[in-house]
Amino acid sequence: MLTRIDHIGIACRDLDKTVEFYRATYGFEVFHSEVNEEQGVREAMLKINDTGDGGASYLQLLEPTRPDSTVAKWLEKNGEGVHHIAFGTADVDGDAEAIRGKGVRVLYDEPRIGSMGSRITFLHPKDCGGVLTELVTSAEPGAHEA
Ligand code: CMX
Ligand code: CO
Repeated sequence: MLTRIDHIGIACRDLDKTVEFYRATYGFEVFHSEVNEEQGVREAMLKINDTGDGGASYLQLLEPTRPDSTVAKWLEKNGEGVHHIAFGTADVDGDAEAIRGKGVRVLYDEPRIGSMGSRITFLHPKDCGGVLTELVTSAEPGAHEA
């Protein structure tokens, strides 16, 4: 069951500059940052709020690490902006299978590793009204040091 908005993914060309915009404008601080080579991104997670189910909601600021990455291709075509939304669930495997059964393309056979040791998969934007949609199961608390 999808229980929350885990994050909104925002593509940018300059992560440090974008982090500074969110800090100076809204007062949001970086909760965690990492490079995910598989996804081709350098990212910063800004925690917006904790949620009642033990999770949290974030902004995920994304800068491409290589020109052939999905985010680099997207920036080339669209410029900076909202790239995807992500719903949180305790069971990404089960929810992805259920959604696949409804005829929506799930991009990965098995969830891959996302921010902070989470497990993630994506739904094809063409099957979701033009919205690239990610499903996320957070790592167990304590499993990851921010
Ligand atoms: N939102 C909405 N539509 C999108 C999109 C996005 N983020 N990315 C691509 N599309 C659309 C394109 O506009 C294009 O539509 P048209 O055919 O009408 O022009 C179509 O999808 C195909 O796009 P493409 O540029 O040819 O790109 P690809 O098919 O090579 O890749 C996708 C699209 C969704 C398969 C790829 O972006 C992907 O695998 N995404 C999942 C992984 C990812 O985004 N990782 C980065 C974030 C990591 C994280 O969140 O942790
Ligand atoms: Co994401």
